[in-house]
This record gives sequence, C-alpha cells and structure tokens, in this order.
Amino acid sequence: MITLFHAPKSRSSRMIWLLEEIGVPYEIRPVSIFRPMTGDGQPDPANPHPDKRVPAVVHDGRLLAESVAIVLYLLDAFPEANLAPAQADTDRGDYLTWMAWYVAELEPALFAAQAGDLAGSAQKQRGHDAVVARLRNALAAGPYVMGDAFTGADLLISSAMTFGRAAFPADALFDAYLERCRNRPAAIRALALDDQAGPQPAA
Ligand SMILES: N[C@@H](CCC(=O)N[C@@H](CS)C(=O)NCC(=O)O)C(=O)O
Repeated sequence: MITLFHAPKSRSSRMIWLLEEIGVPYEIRPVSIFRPMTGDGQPDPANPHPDKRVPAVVHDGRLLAESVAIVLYLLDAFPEANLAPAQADTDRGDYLTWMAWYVAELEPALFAAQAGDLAGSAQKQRGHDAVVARLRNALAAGPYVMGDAFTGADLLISSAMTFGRAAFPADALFDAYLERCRNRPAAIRALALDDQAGPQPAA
C-alpha cells in the first residue's frame, strides 16, 4: 500500500500526478504544513516526514521523504509505468543526471531568480544561464528533456517550471513543453484531486 502525505498546492501535488501516472492504488493523507510565504499553517504531528514537510510517502512500511527520492523509488518499484529507464538501459545515466540536475541546479536557479538574487551574484547568474541553456538544448530536440519519452524527470522539471514560470525567460519552447506535460491525462486528474483535498486539518 502507498500513502502520500499531502498538503494542497505544494510539492506533494505533483506526487499525486506521479501516482496517477503509475496507476496503482494509493491513499492521500492530508497534513498541515507551515507555509512560509503566508505564515499560515502548522507542522502536523501526524506527518512522518523528518522535517514535517511534504511530500512524504510510505510504501509497505518504508518512509520516503524528498521529491527526487520518491520519484526514483516509485518508478523503479513500478517499472510497468514505463517512466524511468531501467538500470541496464543505455539512457539510465542520462535519466539520473536529469534527476540530480533538477534538484542541484534547476531548483536553486529558480529560487535565486524569484528572490531577485541574480543581479547581485555573477555565480548565481551563471548557474541560471546554464540551466536555461541546458533546457533549451534539450527541448529544441524534444519533445521531452530526454527525447521522445516522458519520464519522471519531466514530471519534476515541468511542475517546478510551471510553479516558477516567471523565473525563466519567455520562450515558446518552454511554454509548449509545459503545456504538453500539463495536458497529460494523469496530470489533469491530479489537479482535480489536489483541489478536492480540501483545507488543511487543524494541527
Ligand atoms: N526538498 C524537499 C522540499 C520539501 C518542501 O520544502 N516542501 C514544502 C511544501 S512545497 C513544505 O513542506 N514546507 C513546510 C515547511 O517548510 O515547514 C522536496 O523536494 O521534497
């Protein structure tokens, strides 16, 4: 059994998308979280995440926290979803590179741009430029970052870019990519489920 600890409109929303892509039974357990942007919400004692964040997933008694770990783990556990190259596949290295790049390069570039930190830091601007260049190169070939196949890397990259679209330059390639990902049936179902997850329970 899979349980997703979830707070609406957060990084756990894309885990609903992931689970809808995989297509196995799962349960959504709503938890409250502290929302630093608004100051609302409280950490939830019922949340097993070590930092009381979301997402957290429990699969057959195993706890996973960190979005990248959850995507890697679940797509390996359910290879029939066909959203991750297997260990023996020639493009496994490319896939792992995109997954690590997402968390080590794209997220910091996105948050640096959102915080207005690029102008004051040549190093951060250089990192941001590199992220944009790598994405442009990949999507010029497209339609997904690894080519023809949509993978877990696209799920993470596109969800973060949709959330932080203004952190990246206007580019029709980017917009077409985000729309392509967003229009997947599992993504549409996930959006409806996220909206139905309701208000946060009292902490
Ligand atoms: N690196 C973590 C970040 C998780 C994270 O920061 N989640 C936010 C929601 S988007 C959260 O739970 N914040 C509550 C808090 O900071 O206490 C991941 O990707 O899973």
